[in-house]
Amino acid sequence: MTEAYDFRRIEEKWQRIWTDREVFTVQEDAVKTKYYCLEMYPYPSGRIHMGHVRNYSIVDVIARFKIMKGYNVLHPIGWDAFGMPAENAAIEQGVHPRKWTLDNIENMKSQLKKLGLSYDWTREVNTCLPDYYKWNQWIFLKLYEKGLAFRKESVVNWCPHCQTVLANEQVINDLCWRCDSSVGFKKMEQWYLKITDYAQELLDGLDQLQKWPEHVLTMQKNWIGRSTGAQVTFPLAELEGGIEVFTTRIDTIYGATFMVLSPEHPLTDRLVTEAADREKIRSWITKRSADLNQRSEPGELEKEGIDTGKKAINPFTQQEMPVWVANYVLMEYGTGAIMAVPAHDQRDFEFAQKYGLVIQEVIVPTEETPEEKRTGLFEAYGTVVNSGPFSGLKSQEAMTQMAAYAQEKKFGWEQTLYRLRDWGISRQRYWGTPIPVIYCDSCGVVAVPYDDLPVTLPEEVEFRGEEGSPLETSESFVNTTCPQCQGEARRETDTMDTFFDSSWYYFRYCSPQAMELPFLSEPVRHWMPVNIYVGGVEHAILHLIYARFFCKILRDLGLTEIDEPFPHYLPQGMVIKDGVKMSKSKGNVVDPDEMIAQYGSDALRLFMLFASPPEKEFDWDDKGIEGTYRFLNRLWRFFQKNTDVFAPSDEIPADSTAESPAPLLVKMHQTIKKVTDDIEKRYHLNTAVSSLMEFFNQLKKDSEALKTDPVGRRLMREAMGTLLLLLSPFAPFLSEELRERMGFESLASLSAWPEADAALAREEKVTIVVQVNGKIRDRFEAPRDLPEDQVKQKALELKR
Ligand code: ANZ
Ligand code: ZN
Repeated sequence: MTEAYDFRRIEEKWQRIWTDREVFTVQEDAVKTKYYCLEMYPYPSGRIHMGHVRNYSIVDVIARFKIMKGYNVLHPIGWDAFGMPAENAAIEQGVHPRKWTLDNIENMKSQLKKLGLSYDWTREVNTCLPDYYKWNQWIFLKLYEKGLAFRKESVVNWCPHCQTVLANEQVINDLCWRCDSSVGFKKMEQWYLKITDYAQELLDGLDQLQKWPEHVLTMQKNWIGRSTGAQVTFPLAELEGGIEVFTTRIDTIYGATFMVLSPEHPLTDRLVTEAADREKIRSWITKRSADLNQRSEPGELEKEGIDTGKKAINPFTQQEMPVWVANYVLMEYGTGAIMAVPAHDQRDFEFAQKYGLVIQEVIVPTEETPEEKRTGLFEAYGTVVNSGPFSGLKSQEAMTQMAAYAQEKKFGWEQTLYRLRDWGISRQRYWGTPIPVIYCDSCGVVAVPYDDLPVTLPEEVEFRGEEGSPLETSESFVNTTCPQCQGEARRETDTMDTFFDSSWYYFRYCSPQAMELPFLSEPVRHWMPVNIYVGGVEHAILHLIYARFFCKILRDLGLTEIDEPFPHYLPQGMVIKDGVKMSKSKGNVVDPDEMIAQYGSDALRLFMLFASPPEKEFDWDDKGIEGTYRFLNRLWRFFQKNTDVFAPSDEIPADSTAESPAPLLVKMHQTIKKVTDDIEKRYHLNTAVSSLMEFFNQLKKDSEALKTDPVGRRLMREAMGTLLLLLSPFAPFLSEELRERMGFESLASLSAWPEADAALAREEKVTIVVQVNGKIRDRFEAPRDLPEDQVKQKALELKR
């Protein structure tokens, strides 16, 4: 009777052994080369989903492979544990966010353990615990000292019924997600981080990131949004002062026929006096629901404007131009005012048409202007016309000369702008890091002294889902004494955006128990930067910009020497099912636990790795996991059938120097080479799995013949041992089990990765099929790297 493939028992057994023997606990090892592989840490929502399984299986293969290759591997995990869902659970189910979160973590941890992921659990980081968020506060205070954390008044979404600030995600079709009342706006003081100080460095740093996908670099670049142009002042006619504008096209300034102020522009208030007009402007301001922390443009907004009746003077032509206020000019960009050139800017053109304003052409195409740019409004560079002494110049030259002229006459200068906005970190929530600041009537804003950190979250708060931040309901938290004058004072009740936490957790992993500092420089010097970072492309902008920003801040605080934390970023593709993203809202979720119960973790991992390369979408298909499950079963049964061959023995390995090596031996070395290259060079884990399957098929096929003599049996044994090592990063449980049954004493997970014999691996032949008019005529064998002309010649030499 053969033993069945009892994956449940096998997987439990090895999980226990890895844990008991602390197999994946790691220390800095100065002798080995370090390798830090990282996945984006999960939000503890309660259960892991297939997206996690995929992400973590990919990184796990890389980690296990590197361990076997002899690297000093850091492969940590933690929890992005603060955030809204915990607070919603508190409101809806009456469970404390802390309990909800910690319970979820326990649950998910056991799920991750079941998957056999090679984490060093001693380095687990949990951002909702004071030993972590204390360091958020510490970093915040350092930034505050440097002027990089500051308060600014800004407009927030405000639900008048709930009396609370809402995040953008909580405003659904202009209604409050909780009570369905219409959401308004409110000006509030909020805390910001001055990421704009690092805009240029964040942009320049992208050049170093050669191992990032091009599209992610582009997304970051656009987000930073550098624009070069000029700032020009247009004096007001008959009034004090002038209007400053930012333009990227000073070459069009002779075609500027009117000026536009944004509704929030300070001059707007001064120039517009009619009550009805002011009312209208106020309504535009209110309608601007765009998030002001993050940049967004009023997309397909219907352009509306008001003529102030006032005039400004074009400093180049000395002509008077009307000054308008319109909803398509943003206060948050440039100077909040523009010179409008309707002949060469689409937005200005639409506006001029609607209100019958003058359109004056000043740029014409040159000979080089491509055809597609000549149709419609001419927005491209060209030759400047109707522009006084500048007429006849090409746009680029005109821009240089005009900027120089403006500079000389002192009404303008060259200017560089960034779209990147300062990062608003205030959240009116409970479940986040308290911002360590105290407000005192006599001393003003007072930083909490470092010795008083952490400012811990109070336990006793009420979660009613109304009346502002729950923190405000805790008197013991809010009421405090001023560290400076000892008088009565109030604590800041805003907590930090959770992106703050995730901006530096990868440093913390290097010295997770550090007591004196957020992290220690020695281990950080050893481990950082991260060698490969894998995670969803939905984080390609915010998280990855904030983390890069933090790395630079921490460097400037003297805590690290590196400039870029993630020189290699690999975004894994989405998991989809039936053509759409697998998600709760789509109702097409496949639960990893169920799959593990039915097929085992090895089969699930193998399927996730096998079905597509990491960066591509993964299309879930029940048949797929059945396929990898069947493969593991075949391997198991084959092993059972040949236990006598694979049983522990003292035999010496097959002789790979024999004159004509056995095909299986050749295949083995080719497979070693292929799998190694696939993991190491290309991250094509899917093709690595298929070559393992091929190798197994050949082993099985050749076994009948090989079994009959001792040399063949030795070869079979060697092949099986090697196959199991190569399989170990992908399906670690079964590999351990079968290696143990073969009598190997060391764990597969800690064994040395097999080395390919270059000579044997090279001997690769391929079968070339020769067709004539679609009919197969013949086939022949040729070395894989034979040049095309020689292949052709060989084919033509064939009789058929
Ligand atoms: C005159 C002009 C003529 C412009 C022309 C463009 C084309 P980027 O490239 O994104 O930096 N602009 C400046 N500030 C603005 C604001 N606060 N709200 C809306 N639009 C604003 O865009 C710079 C251009 O966008 C500027 O150059 C300005 O219009 C407009 F043929 O000036 B331009
Ligand atoms: Zn005080």
